[in-house]
Amino acid sequence: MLWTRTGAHGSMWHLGFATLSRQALQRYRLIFEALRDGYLGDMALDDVTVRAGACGAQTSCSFEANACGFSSSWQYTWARQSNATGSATAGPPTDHTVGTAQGYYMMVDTSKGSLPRGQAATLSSGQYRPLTSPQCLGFWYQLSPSDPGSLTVCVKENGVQRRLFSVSSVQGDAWRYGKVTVQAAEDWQVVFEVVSAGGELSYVALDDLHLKASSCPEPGSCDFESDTCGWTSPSDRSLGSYAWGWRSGASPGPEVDHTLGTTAGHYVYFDAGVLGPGGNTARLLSEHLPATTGACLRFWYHMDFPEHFYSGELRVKLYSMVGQLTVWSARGHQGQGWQNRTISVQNTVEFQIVFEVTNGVWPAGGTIALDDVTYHAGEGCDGDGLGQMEGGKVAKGSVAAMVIGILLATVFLLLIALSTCYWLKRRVSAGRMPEERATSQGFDNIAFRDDRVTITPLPADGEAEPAVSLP
Ligand SMILES: [Ca+2]
Ligand SMILES: [Ca+2]
Repeated sequence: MLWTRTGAHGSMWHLGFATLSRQALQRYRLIFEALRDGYLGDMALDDVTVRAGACGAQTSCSFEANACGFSSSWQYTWARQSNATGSATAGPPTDHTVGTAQGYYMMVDTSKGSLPRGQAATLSSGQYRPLTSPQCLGFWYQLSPSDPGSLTVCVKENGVQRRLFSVSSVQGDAWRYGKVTVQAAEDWQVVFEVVSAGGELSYVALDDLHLKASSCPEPGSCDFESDTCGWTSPSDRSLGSYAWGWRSGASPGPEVDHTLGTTAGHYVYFDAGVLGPGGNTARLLSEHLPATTGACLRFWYHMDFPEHFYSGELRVKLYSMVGQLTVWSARGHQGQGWQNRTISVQNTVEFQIVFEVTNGVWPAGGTIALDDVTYHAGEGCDGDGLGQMEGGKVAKGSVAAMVIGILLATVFLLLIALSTCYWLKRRVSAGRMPEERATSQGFDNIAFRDDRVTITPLPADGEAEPAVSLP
């Protein structure tokens, strides 16, 4: 495998490239292979060329096919690995791209037996061309829960390294989003450097690098124009969780986005009809955000449903190590076009903001879209006073949802009961003749009563009333 991409890449053309290795100098064919993963979506390919010479440095890398031209220091090394065989002695159990043990990532074993305390292992990209404007390099990293050492990201230009990012401890062992804004007037490289703290069973891992043609937004903010800025759906689909999509104007759903107001503008969306009944959800999670005594979350959402039948629900939740909290929700049609919402957010520990689409107990449909999410830490929302973790508001919404849910569940159970009786009636009618020939005592009481009602529409004399009466 030379190259691979997964997940939503927006409604735009991307340039992909891969250097063919020396083994390919013999006669060869190139094969493009599409694999289905989910319910909806399409992929397209255009303008394939083969040129002499190696390609430049990759602007995206998931490490699934290879190390994308990244090179490791010699004495202490980064390893590309997956945990599929269970033979890896250190490193995350699953990667970030596909969220399974089959997914690959780059990793440094920082246990003192592999990398002595204070020693460094570096991973360097190929040479990138000079930049005419700032660009954002996003990446996902994971540190072991104890004594991981440190991860530093530098940009190397003309032999001079500038440190742009550094981290040495985090809570938990989840994949986290990091990003640096790069400005470079000359050719440049990015260098990931890990220094050991001399721990045991410790590691630093790296996955899903992406360089986009604009500077980095504030944490938690995104206009969804050139990527999703660290907003992701959990990649592990085994928990009944679905992924949000990323695209520009289409039907059903908003024909224009909010940022640009054009059909070329991008937004994230989810079609609630995919969920069906049964409590499945589609979640869109922010990067990890630090604890805050007052921050302001603003977003534009689109729940402009053409018919009453479309009634998906959108919730905003806060996830943290201590639990989750719903701070806002809306169900059904919410007015024409894009709607604005502002929510004051406070949390005493590190957290993530989650946009969650659900259907409740009854199947429904409708495309829910989201655009221009902004998050400002250190300042509340001036003047509007909306949705400040209002317990009453949340409780009111929950009670209404519960009443509707109970009513719908009652109707649903009634329908099931009627269907079951109808089925029993049909089954007994169909099977009566052979049964009667085999044995005249072959019916149980329920079937017999049901049968009598079916065959004899007249009311029974004296005995118990017919249990069921069907048309
Ligand atoms: Ca990966
Ligand atoms: Ca947009």
